[in-house]
Amino acid sequence: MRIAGALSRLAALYLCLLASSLASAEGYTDHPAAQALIEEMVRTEGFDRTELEALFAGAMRKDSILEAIARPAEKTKPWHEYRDIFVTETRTQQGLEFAQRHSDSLQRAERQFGVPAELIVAIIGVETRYGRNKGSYRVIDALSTLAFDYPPRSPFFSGELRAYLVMTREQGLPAGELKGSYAGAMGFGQFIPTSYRAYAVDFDEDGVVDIINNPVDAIGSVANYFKRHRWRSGLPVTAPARVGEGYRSDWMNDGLKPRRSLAVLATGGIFPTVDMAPDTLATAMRFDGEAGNEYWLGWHNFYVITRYNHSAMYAMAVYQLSEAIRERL
Ligand SMILES: [Ca+2]
Repeated sequence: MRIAGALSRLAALYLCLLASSLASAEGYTDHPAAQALIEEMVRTEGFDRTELEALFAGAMRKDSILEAIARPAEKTKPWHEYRDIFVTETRTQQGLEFAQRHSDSLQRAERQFGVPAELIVAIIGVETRYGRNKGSYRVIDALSTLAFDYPPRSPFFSGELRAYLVMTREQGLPAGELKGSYAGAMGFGQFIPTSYRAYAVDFDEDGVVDIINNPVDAIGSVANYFKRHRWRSGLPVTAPARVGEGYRSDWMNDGLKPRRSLAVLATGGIFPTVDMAPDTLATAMRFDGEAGNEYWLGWHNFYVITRYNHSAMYAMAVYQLSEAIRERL
């Protein structure tokens, strides 16, 4: 009996799940949170209710998106494995091809924003393999699923969904059709909608900011993102460090922002391998390289790269890919 009871409860649960997935197959128009969002966008942003209802009627809940966002963070890869994904001969070669194809736009971006061409190329290379991998989810599905059916991040993704509606209207882009990552990041440089609105630019001046299909806009937009996050033109990014016996291990990897001067770091047995003024601020990093520990110092511009993705390994991979490209440009 207990088993039968449990089974019938399971069956009931299954039917419930089935019903909810069937309901979701009909789109989001009737979801209370979608209704509230439509109401708000009509009232505060002057959207047309019928158009929004049609858009959300076509928005689909995607279980693969919910699975992707809830997946436990992968055990952090050691640096040498992470590096081997991004700093490769193929990605360098493809970067050179991208750089040659778009050399005029890259040079113009470098002049206008003060951001090196190879850095812009490396970001686009790490994010999407130079546009080969811009994401296959409809952005309206991704953002609706996460805003309405993923309570832990609902406020964040509702904000992105609002920005997406406004952005597509501003640019005259089809809100029901654009594609991106499962988290709604779009285009060559994978901008989420709030970044799109804040930092993307119409770099080919055709009247539309399109970083999804237009590599020229994407190049200007990545450069502008860096400039707006205070990239300092002409300054270095990072340099190898050396450490003395009994160095301050607790000063390694303790924050992305450069907080200690080289003079202070020296008192902890951490030294640069290049000539820099003693009052230069740095963050000290230890990476697990193939042949044991590697020590690095990140300067202000290293920190700026982490504003794109808050990870030291990400910034180091972008930097090293950019160097590999620069050496052969
Ligand atoms: Ca444009």
